[in-house]
Parts: sequence; structure tokens; C-alpha cells
Amino acid sequence: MASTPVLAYWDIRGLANPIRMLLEHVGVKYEFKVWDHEPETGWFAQKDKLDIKFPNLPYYIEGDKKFSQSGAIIKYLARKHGLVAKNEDDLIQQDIVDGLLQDFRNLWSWLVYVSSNDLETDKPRYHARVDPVMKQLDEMLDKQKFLVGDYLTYNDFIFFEILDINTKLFPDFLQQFPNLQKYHDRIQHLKGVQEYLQSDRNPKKINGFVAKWGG
Ligand SMILES: N[C@@H](CCC(=O)N[C@@H](CS)C(=O)NCC(=O)O)C(=O)O
Repeated sequence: MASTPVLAYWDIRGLANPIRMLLEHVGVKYEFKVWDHEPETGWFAQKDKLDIKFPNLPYYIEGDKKFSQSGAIIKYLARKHGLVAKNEDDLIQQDIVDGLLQDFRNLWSWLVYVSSNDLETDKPRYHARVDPVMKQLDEMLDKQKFLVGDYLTYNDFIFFEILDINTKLFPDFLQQFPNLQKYHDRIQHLKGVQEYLQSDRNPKKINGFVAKWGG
């Protein structure tokens, strides 16, 4: 009998939540293995003993596959479960959106991990970069239900997570983007996703413990 797949990460939402939402949506049973910082048994003491190429968190194990990199994991699962673009034009759109979402994630990391010690000072700089692109996506989603046309792809889970964590830090975030608000609601209500988000399996913390906010 095939063993249960394992997704390993810290006990935070971070880079793992989009992968978890995808797994929950397609109904794959998986073990979520939580690593900690214990000096002998924790991640940094053990990471080089796990026989994972480029060991990092998250990593994923399924049968003889054992690999890291959140993008590689979610794209592998998306291909396996038919949640990828279906033709060349859609593949281009998928890759454009992929890049935009990486930009958003980098800006989020800058704000909560890297910028100055005063989050309030840095918020306007963050919004100046994020909001114009959000506005364009809001306009795009007036005409289509998902990021790639009319069908769900893995990027929708990544974008949902980005929108959702922004609403935690900026409660009014979606008010200026009515189509993103509807989109957020649409993804949130997908089969398996709402149950997961409302469960105690969805970690309380968004970021790592060194973050200025949400850790
Ligand atoms: N590009 C990697 C980044 C992974 C990463 O930075 N992981 C952080 C948590 S979000 C970590 O603590 N990694 C453990 C390590 O560096 O050993 C990915 O997308 O998976």
C-alpha cells in the first residue's frame, strides 16, 4: 500500500499554505510534519541528514520523490491533479502571473522581515509597489473568474494566500478592489479549502518567529 505523502514545514502558514490548500481541495490525505528549532532534534540540526537535495522547508515526500522548493512542490502537484494551464496562451498567462505573485511575496517578505524597524514607516512604500499591480489584477478579474481564464490553477491558491495575509495586516485591503474581494471569496469557498482554513490545522502564525509582524 502506498504510504501517506508528507509535507514538512514550520508551524506557520508561510510558503506551505497554498500547497496545503491545493492538497485539501483535491482531497489528498497527507501528513503535515512540523519542524522546530530544538538544538539537537530541530530542523537546523537535522536538515543535512535527511537525504534531500537542496534541503529546505517546505519539502515534500511522496513514494520515491523527496524534494524541496515551494514552487517545485506546488507545480508538481498541480500537474498531477490537472491544475495547470491548458494551452500555450494560457501557459504564458500562467507564467506572467507566477512572476507577479513572486513579486508580491518578495515585497511582503521585505515588509515583515527586512525593512526598517518601524513597520508604520514602511507601509506606504509597500503599498506604493503593491497596490497598482493589485488594481490591474482587479480589473482583469472583472472579466474572468480565475487568474488563468475560467479555470482553477495552482496560482489561485498562491494569490489567495497573498490576499488573505494582506487582509490580516491591512483589514481594509480588499475594500478598494471589489473584484479581488469576490475572487478571495470564491477561492475561500472552494471544496476543501474553507474546511481547512477554518480548522485548527491552519497555523495561527503567518510568518517565521523573526518577523516584525505575524510571527
Ligand atoms: N525558495 C524556497 C525558500 C524556502 C525558505 O526560505 N524557507 C524558509 C521558511 S519560509 C526556511 O526557514 N528554510 C529553512 C532553511 O533555510 O534551512 C522555497 O520557495 O521553498
